[in-house]
Amino acid sequence: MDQFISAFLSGTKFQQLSSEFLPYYSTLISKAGGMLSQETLNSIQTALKEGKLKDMVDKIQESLVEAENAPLNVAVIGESGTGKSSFINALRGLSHEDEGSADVGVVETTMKKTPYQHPKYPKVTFWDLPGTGTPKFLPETYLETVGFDDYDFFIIISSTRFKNNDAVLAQAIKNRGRNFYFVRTKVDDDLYNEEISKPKSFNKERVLQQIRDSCLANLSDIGVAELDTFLVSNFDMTDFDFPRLEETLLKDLPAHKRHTLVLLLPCLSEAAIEMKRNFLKQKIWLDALKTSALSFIPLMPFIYGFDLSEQEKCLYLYRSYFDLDDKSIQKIAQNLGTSVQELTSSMKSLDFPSLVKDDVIVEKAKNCVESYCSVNGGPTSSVLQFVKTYFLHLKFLNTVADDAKIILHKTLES
Ligand SMILES: Nc1nc2c(ncn2[C@@H]2O[C@H](COP(=O)(O)OP(=O)(O)OP(=O)(O)O)[C@@H](O)[C@H]2O)c(=O)[nH]1
Ligand SMILES: [Mg+2]
Repeated sequence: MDQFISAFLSGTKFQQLSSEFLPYYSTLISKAGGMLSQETLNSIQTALKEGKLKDMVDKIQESLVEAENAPLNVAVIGESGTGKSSFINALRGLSHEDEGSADVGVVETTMKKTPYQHPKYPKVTFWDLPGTGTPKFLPETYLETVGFDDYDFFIIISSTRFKNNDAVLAQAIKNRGRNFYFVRTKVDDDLYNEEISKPKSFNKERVLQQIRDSCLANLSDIGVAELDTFLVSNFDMTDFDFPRLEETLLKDLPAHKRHTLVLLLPCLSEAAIEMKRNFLKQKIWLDALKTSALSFIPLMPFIYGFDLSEQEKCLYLYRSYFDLDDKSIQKIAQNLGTSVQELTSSMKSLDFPSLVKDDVIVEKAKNCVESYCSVNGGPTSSVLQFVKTYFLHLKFLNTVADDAKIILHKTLES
């Protein structure tokens, strides 16, 4: 069992645990940050120190609900033809031909602000905004016209050089305290052209560095200093700066919005899979901490059953988070030109009965609850069920994340 929860359940002095809370929490989060703000963490610590377990339960519950319901609105801006719609489709996990994908084409297609909801996560909307390069673009009024306050952050896209208008827009966004990111698309095209024209001296990393240097020089020319640019190909989210972009977006977001973003990241890199695993682990841990605290509050209803169908639903939800739900698996198999059976042959997360029938988990849960019972006097089946569920959810999560990596490698190999 997790050290902290274990100490909690064995009745270790809460005051003593409060000093360990923040250092322990920091070991659970990745460098992209966690799902609780510093303010929330401080209030949980204070509640623990003062032994106000009900306050602690309420704070954790409030934060979990907030994280689960946080909407995310992403503005994507750029000149016509730079790949805005393609970028939006890539982040929504849709190919150009999928139903509901943003129109992509060689002729100008985006003329007005258009929302694209994420197919799996309806609280997430990408906004395809009219380009900055059109004659109608007026930097002074643009942000008002498109409704600045509606967006969590702005992606400014170019497939060549960023223009003066992009710099003016970036400055205006910065002045209002919001984040923006310069994304340079179509680097696959640049690499292809270089390779064709200079087959003997071609060096992928050198070409990418040249594009990066040129973007930074270009941004500095138009008055945007010390900025990062992210080189991407909308046809290949596994390569170039896509993984770094995902991590940066996550780090910059307010803590309660990170959970929403991390779930929608397509499982197209090990980094994305690990970020998801990490966040969901954190959520399981916070849930467990909340339930542990609840079990110590007198007169508080604490009934924890072990409902098999609930557990099955939980496993399926994790599969869906990692793009391993039935529909996604079918689509992957189709893309790889293989059968679902062949694709899933080495996956373990499809076998719910085996996962749930685990004697080790039952044994571990019993050991853990023994110390709780010695403090609280008497066997508490509810606590046993809760600890069992905690172990089981961690097992579901790890099995699904490992399967996601297997499928990722199959995809990359093909
Ligand atoms: N090679 C390559 N082509 C891309 C990439 N992104 C987009 N394209 C192509 O560029 C063309 C324009 O892409 P769109 O996504 O429609 O661009 P847009 O910015 O939405 O264009 P408008 O809607 O007209 O403003 C299409 O033919 C895409 O297939 C990329 O990263 N690499
Ligand atoms: Mg478009």
